Parts: sequence; C-alpha cells; structure tokens
Amino acid sequence: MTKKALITGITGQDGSYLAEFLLEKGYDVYGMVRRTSTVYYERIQHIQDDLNLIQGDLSDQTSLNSAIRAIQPDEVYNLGAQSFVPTSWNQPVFTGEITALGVTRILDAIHTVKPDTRFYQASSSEMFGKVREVPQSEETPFYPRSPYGVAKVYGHWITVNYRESYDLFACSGILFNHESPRRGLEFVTRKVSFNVAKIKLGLSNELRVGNLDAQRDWGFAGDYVQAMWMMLQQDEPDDYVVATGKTHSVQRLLEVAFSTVDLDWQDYTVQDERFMRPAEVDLLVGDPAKAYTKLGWEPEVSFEALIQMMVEADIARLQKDPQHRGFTVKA
Ligand code: NDP
Ligand code: GDR
Repeated sequence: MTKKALITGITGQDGSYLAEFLLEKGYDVYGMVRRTSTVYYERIQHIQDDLNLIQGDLSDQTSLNSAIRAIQPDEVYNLGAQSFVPTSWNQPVFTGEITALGVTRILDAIHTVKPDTRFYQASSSEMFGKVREVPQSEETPFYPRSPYGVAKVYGHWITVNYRESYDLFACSGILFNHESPRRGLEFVTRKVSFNVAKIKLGLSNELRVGNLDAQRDWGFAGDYVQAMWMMLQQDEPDDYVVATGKTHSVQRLLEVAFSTVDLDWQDYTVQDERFMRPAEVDLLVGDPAKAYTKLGWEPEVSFEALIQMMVEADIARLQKDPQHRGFTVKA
C-alpha cells in the first residue's frame, strides 16, 4: 500500500525538501496551504503537479480535523510555524497561537480522528536559548530567549505529553539551524548569500547586519529532512537532536561568504542596531550522537560547502533576473 504523508508548512524551506524526499520514496504527499489572495508557491512549483494541496490553517481546529479525516495519513509532519525569531517579539500572541497552540490542535486532531498516525514535531535548538551546557543534547535543560523559543518549548512538551497520555507515535526533532538556497531572505545565512551575490554583480555595495558574535551550528536543510523521516520509521517514538556538532560565528559566515567571490567582508559590512535582538542566543552547538547511533543519520554538506552553494545559487538567480527578490520580501 502506498503510504500517505501530510506536511504542514509545505510551502516553506523544509516542507519543499521533505516533499521532494517523500515523493522519491513513493509516498502520496499531501500539503496544507493557507488561503491567500495571491497563490504563488515558489518553493514547490516544480513539484506542484505531484502534490495534493489542501487548504487549512494551524489556527483552525476544524480544518485540521477535516484534513486528517479526509486524508487518513500514515504520517504527519508538523513544520508549519511563525518561524522568524525577531517577528516573535512583534507578534508574540500570534506566534504562540500558531507555533505553540497549533501543535496541540494538530495532535488533538490525530488523537481524535486517527490515533495510529505517526507524528513529527519541528522542535528547535532555540529552546536551549541561554547557554547552560555545551554541546546541547536531548538532556540539556531548556531556557528559551524569545517568544518563538518559548512557543517551541510548549510545542515540544505537548508532543511528549500526547505521546505519554494517549500512546501516540509522536516524535520531536530538535533541529539546529539548517539552511539552503531556499531559505527565506530574512534569515542571516540567506541574507548574507543574497547580498554577497548582489555586491559581486555590482547591484549593491553594502550589507547591514546585527550581532556578529552569535554562534550557530549550521547544516543543510536537504540533509535534515531525512532525519525527520527516519524518526518516524523507528520501532518506538522518541526525541532527537539533529545537528552537525560544529559551530561558527556570524562573522565567520561573512568571511566565508565573501571569500567565495574573492571579496573581503570588512569592505562591505555595516553593523546596524536595527538587527540586534532584545535577548540573544549566544552559542548553539548540538550533540547529534543519538541521531547518529540510533537513526544512522549523518549530515553530508559541510558549512563551507553550504555557504558556497547558497552564494552560487543567488548569483545564478540574479544573473537571470537582477530584480529577483528571493523567497520573501522581508529582508
Ligand atoms: P519557513 O518559515 O520556511 O516555513 C514555515 C511554513 O509554515 C510555511 O509553509 C508557512 O506557510 C507555514 N505556516 C505559517 N503559519 C501557518 C499557519 N497558521 N498554518 C499553517 N501553516 C503555516 O520555515 P522552515 O521551513 O525553515 O522551518 C520548518 C519548521 O521547522 C518550522 O516549524 C520552524 O520553526 C522549525 N525549525 C526550523 C529550523 C531551521 O533552521 N530552518 C530549525 C529548527 C526548527 P506560508 O508559506 O503560507 O507562510
Ligand atoms: P535563528 O536564525 O534566529 O537562529 O533562528 P537567524 O538566521 O535569523 O539568526 C541567526 C543569528 O544571526 C544573528 N544575526 C542576524 N540574524 C538575522 N536574521 N539578520 C541579521 O541581519 C543578523 N545579524 C546577525 C542573529 O542575532 C542570530 O544570533 C532560525 C530559525 O530558522 C528558527 O525558526 C529555528 O528554530 C532556529 O534557526 C534554529
């Protein structure tokens, strides 16, 4: 029997890679999309004919129950979220509504309608927040530093709670930052790759960023979606850290990105208070030992190769279309 998977957040970075991966595995892939006045699914347009898109929203219980009832999925991947950390200070209630309570809604739809569905929750290294232990593992205590991080802690624990209360096959992947040429323009890696490409092509001469000292464990999104699937193929549901185990500062990101086009980051970069956060997460580095040993998962793309891939992709895009605005217009 062909397996059926439902992905919330299919129009996002991870949703697009996961959809490709599951189609290759022979799944019937269903994606939840929000009703918008302009319908343009840039990241999935190349596979749109192979997908079953249904309307729904993580703020709307009825739409989630209807989706589970209509699809009868074997697996649900909950990737939908308000996922940009700075926006969570401007829209803390909305962030809680979608990124936190949205998880309860979809878990409850599964519990009520089809309790044998396997469930993946997109948890985040932002839950670790203030540095309490290095590297961070499944055992590290949470101390979130933004309304987004707080919402993800809620989503994480409600997933554990539904697993323990109702015996659902519910897993949480605690994923560290993962990037790609499909990353939204507001996130720092893509902001850097896009602006480096513009500078290289003579379309711009400045890049404004915030905190250069923050350190992140950056991996490739295409590698990380495989770990999501692997979690749902195990005999028992569990939670896993997914990371590379290596960390780099934002300054190092700038050095690497500019050096791929033989430029010096210091000639073009301006630090701008507007991109500083009210509370920062200073150092993230994951310990992926459990994912390595239990899932057999390993990342393939190095930090340097990832940044090169992103800069090259943006140069190619801008050469084709110098007006290109990326996947979002919020940079
Ligand atoms: P994106 O921001 O690229 O995608 C977010 C997705 O969520 C979009 O498809 C968006 O739809 C959808 N969405 C937003 N609000 C709702 C809603 N109310 N109802 C249904 N869907 C909604 O995120 P990523 O792909 O990068 O991340 C995927 C998930 O993984 C997120 O939950 C994120 O918080 C989490 N995560 C990401 C990490 C990363 O480094 N990328 C690391 C750890 C966790 P639309 O296109 O309509 O806006
Ligand atoms: P993050 O990613 O907040 O870690 O959340 P982001 O790329 O936005 O920031 C990473 C670090 O870079 C610093 N920074 C800047 N960030 C942005 N966006 N823009 C800038 O100009 C800039 N300058 C410096 C930030 O202060 C921060 O320290 C991502 C999201 O995908 C979440 O959804 C996910 O859960 C976590 O990764 C893991």
